[in-house]
Amino acid sequence: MRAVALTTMLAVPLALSACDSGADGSDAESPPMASDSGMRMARAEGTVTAVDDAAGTITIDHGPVPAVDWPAMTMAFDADEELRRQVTVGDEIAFDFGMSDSGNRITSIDRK
Ligand SMILES: [Cu+2]
Repeated sequence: MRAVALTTMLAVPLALSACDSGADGSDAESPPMASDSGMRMARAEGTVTAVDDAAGTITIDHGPVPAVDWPAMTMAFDADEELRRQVTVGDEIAFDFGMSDSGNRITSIDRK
């Protein structure tokens, strides 16, 4: 009973921080993939729920990303103007993104 409660308390914040804060607390992990710049790359699928030109982000309700231990969730990704113009709310997409200290940035988008 006690062990189960502890596991639950530990697992939730770890999963959230892994996804929302980029590289925070990830110094002990070995990245599944790394580009020349050291940025961790991953691919995910999801539905666009917002495109924010002022913030420079695309918000995506994305599925689980096993490569980086992310659960399914809705979150904003940095995306440059060229990428933001490719999508609109409701689009189902597959996308590649890089994770770094400065955030999670989409590098390419494929419409499904
Ligand atoms: Cu996420």
